[in-house]
Amino acid sequence: MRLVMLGPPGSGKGTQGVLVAEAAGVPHVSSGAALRRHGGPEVQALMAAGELVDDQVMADIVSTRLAEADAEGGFLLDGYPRDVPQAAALDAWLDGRGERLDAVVLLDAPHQELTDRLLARAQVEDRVDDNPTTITHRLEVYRTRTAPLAAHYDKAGVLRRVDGTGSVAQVAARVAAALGFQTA
Ligand code: B4P
Repeated sequence: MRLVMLGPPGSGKGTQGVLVAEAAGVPHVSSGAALRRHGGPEVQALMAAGELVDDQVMADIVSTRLAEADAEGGFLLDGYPRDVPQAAALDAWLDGRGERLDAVVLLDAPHQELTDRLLARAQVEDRVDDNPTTITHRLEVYRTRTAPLAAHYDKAGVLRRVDGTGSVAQVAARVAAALGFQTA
């Protein structure tokens, strides 16, 4: 399966992405994790400010990763695409291989819950972007740059909207149902 997890920061796309990738038997490809691991000082500064990293940089990172052998039969993209040019680049890359996305899961939760989750993560993980100012900015960047992708994928007939509120297990059950997976 070729899957995308879409949603604002704190919606659980990374959390659920790991579970879905395991259930689908495909690699979990997180753009944020790749940037945190391999991004140079310029990329780190953009992330710390809650800004999106350059589209071409992202397209190069993601297409290189998806061309690896373990992604031949499918993948789960977590955090990519994040704006319209990135979605167009992904469509073109898939078209060139005669492939298409099977589903795009859109997770969402109320603004306050998203903020609370990210602030809770700040207590346990050392992420420079989980502070009140940057969280507010990231949510705004999501609203203006990423949210329009829902219409793009809805038009393509692959969008699955899932309520991201509740426990991780409750959300996982909803995601599994939306994708037609069997749950234990
Ligand atoms: P990401 O790494 O994608 O970070 P994120 O948006 O915060 O989502 P994440 O997946 O980590 O969190 P989740 O909601 O699962 O991006 C970081 C930065 O990288 C971006 O700001 C940008 O600068 C850059 N970047 C990444 N991709 C890019 C791209 N394509 N183009 C340009 N720039 C890019 O979880 C958040 C917290 O909520 C966790 O602590 C989790 O435990 C908790 N949580 C999850 N589900 C929960 C639930 N049901 N209940 C309670 N808590 C829950």
